[in-house]
Amino acid sequence: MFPDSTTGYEMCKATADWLLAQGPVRPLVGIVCGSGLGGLAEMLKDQLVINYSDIPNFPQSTVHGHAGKLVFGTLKGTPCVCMQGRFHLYEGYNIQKTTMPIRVFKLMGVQTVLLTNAAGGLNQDFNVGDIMVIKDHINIPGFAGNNPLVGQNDARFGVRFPCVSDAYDRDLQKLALEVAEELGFSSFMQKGVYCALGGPSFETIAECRMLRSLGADAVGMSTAHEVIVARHCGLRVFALSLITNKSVMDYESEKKANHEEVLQTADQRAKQLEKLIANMVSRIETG
Ligand code: 6GU
Repeated sequence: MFPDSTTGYEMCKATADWLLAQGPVRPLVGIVCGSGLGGLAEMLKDQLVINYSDIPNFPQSTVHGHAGKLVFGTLKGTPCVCMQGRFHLYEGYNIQKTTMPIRVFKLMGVQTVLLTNAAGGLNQDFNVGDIMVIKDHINIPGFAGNNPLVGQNDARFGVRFPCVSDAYDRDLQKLALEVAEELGFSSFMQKGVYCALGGPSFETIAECRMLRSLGADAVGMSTAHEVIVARHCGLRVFALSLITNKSVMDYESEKKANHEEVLQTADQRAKQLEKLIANMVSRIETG
């Protein structure tokens, strides 16, 4: 387990080199599709699709709504790579392995990552179907030692103690809201704090109340670990949550969180979310 040979620099480099040898695209932007949001990858032109099961050293997707494919292609002329399916702590991978693809992105030449997720709305002003631009996170697994940077630090990726107070690029947050306004999406755009939990059980009512009182606007089971690893290796980060359900905050409520509702809402808003990401990509300065 120490140092972790399944996620170390040489292993990530071997995977990145193998992927680059499969096709001509040299991605500058990496996109991670959240639950039910894999349609993002379908927007890429001149696609090269590779199953995770064919990629050396890559973890496998085990969750319904996560296809388990890496898609290369161009989006409005910008070379991109898209993860159709991400890895979560609750799948049983160690936390370093769940974030290995982010390091592979970096070693393939990616400069900016755009992460999406499905999340529960803790902020009671949010509606189902809202898109929340993430301005900050609370990484609960990290409090208990489940930070993806635990273990020997490899300085080829980044420093031992990386700063994450500026993790979510402010210019990209601004760009997202500008693009959303141009598309007529302003009525369902929000900005807020994402709280990551380990899952896979959804939250109790007491936990939702606690998280809300701590300043979280949305809750999910992903993204924060990827953001930490991305910032560690110097990638620019943008992330958004699709609010697929409202968190249950009171004991009178009959509502129950479930994965089907998550996928259903994701499907309803997917086309607009895809448009937002595509238009952002076309305006992200790279190089
Ligand atoms: Cl309500 N909770 C968590 N942890 N993840 C979610 C969710 C809720 N809704 C979508 N993903």
